[in-house]
Amino acid sequence: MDFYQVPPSIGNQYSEDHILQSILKRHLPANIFAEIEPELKKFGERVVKEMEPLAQEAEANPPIHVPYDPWGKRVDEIKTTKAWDRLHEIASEEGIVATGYERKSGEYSRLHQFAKLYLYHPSSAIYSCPLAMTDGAARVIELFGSPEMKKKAYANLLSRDPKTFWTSGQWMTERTGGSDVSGTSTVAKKVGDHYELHGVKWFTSATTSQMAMTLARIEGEEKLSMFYVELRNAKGELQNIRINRLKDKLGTKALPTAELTLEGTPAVLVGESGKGVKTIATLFNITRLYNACCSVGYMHRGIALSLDYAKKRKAFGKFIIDHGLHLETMADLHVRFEACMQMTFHAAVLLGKEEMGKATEIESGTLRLLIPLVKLFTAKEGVAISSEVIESFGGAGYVEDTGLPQILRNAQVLAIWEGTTNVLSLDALRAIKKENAAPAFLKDIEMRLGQVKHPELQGMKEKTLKALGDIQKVFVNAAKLTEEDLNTKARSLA
Ligand code: MFK
Ligand code: FAD
Repeated sequence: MDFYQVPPSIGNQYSEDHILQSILKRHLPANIFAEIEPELKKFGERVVKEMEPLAQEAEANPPIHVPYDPWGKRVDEIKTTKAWDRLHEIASEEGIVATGYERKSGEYSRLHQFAKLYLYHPSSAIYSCPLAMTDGAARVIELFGSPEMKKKAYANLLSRDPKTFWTSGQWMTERTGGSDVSGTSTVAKKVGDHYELHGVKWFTSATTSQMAMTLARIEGEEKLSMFYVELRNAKGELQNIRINRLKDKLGTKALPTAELTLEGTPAVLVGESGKGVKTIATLFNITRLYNACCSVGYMHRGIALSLDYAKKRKAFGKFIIDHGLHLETMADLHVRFEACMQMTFHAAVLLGKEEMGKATEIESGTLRLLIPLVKLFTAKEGVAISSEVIESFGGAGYVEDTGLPQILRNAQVLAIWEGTTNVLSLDALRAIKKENAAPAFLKDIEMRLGQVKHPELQGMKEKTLKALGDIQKVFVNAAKLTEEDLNTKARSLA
């Protein structure tokens, strides 16, 4: 037997992505598109040629926790691969976070940034996770940070120099609960002009970050507050932080996720005391959009590999792409991916407008409701699509050194962290009931349908307009639900 299957391969991830190109062309003014396209083309090549091998190396060599040095001194080092560190540097060089804040493309800067993140993520071994939290932290500092935080942390979070580029953690989850953070037991004791934190943080990803945003209860207060923490002092030693262990996870193998004990860790209050959840919502509304963008990034990568393979793999005398049933499966995946893509990038456009003060009331209301919906929907579709992608390779899809299983493993986490599907369904209802976001959301869809002029799409337009009536009824009913009903109906409504 001298048959060897030709493996799947992918080319320039920008040039081969007509959906991304069409979204950018549709939203961006021609001069901005012309300005950023060469950069995206170059990056589309870099993710395949330079980043992909680094990502595979990082995935294959998970971080290691070294609690003690050879002489018994507690050091709590986390050793990462050079490949992982290089992915950090590339993120900085490419300005994956900075692009959103330099705002060179004005209100389109978030769209520009999300296009880069979408290309970066599938070849990053989930380095996109630290970047998400970094971006969220930058936004929090921009809105609520002290002048010192703006001068030091904010500048570092947005640095394009790998030597000064910082990432941030987001420590919310404790053993008592991740969805319900009100169970947080970390206490903040006031010491002079700052606080010291005492408690255990149960999931902290990107533990090699230089800083973190976290929640704690100030002694004597009922509600949570939000705090800024620098992990290490000027000598590079952890500031009263013990790393208990690294989690052994289903996926996200390259990403260090630790359990920490805070033993008097210095911290600075951010925003108003007692308003911690509200303040950190600014951060997690950004990370939830990153989550959606990374989910569509994975969908695209999986489908691209699968489609290429279908043109190389033969069964029953012809290429599998030529089997109608296989083609139909691929087409179904592609349509679902495109729907997710359009939703995600619409949210990115709205975020850019909102941050530049250019969003209308309708756009702001839409964004508030779209964030939980797009996060939960793309995450769920991401898991389903990745699973189908694995199956499209037959047995090869199940074999580790093809690099394919990691897509499914990593996609699964997107539905868990940053709010599970049910918790986000409840957040969508919070936006409808408390913030009256539904009328804006419906108007936004109606207005966008109004822009559909193509004769062949008129049938679809009529159908969707009719469906809007039904969706409106759902929203009206949702707004009337009692707390009791909310708990049972939120998921199906979302
Ligand atoms: C590669 C992909 C990139 C992603 C990387 C991710 C890395 C992983 C990091 C993590 O997983 S970090 C942990 C993430 N954890 C969560 O997302 C927690 C999920 N749970 C929720 O979202 C709960 O709904 C919540 C914690 C918010 C419930 O807490 P509470 O204290 O019961 O909230 P409450 O009382 O309803 O709201 C408090 C305030 O926050 C209210 O405002 P007011 O004070 O004015 O009344 C709410 O309106 C406001 N709020 C809550 N959710 C909001 C919000 N405001 C805006 N947007 C929201 N989404
Ligand atoms: P629980 O809150 O106990 O939820 C268990 C189940 O109950 C879920 O299915 C949930 O949907 C359901 N549920 C809970 N409340 C309700 C409700 N009101 N109605 C209906 N159903 C409900 N956290 C951080 O803070 N920082 C990090 O860096 C971080 N990194 C992570 C990395 C990885 C790889 C993973 C897997 C998790 C990470 N997390 C992190 C934790 C993550 O955010 C939480 O696991 C998540 O928010 C869920 O919280 P929990 O684990 O306590 O589950």
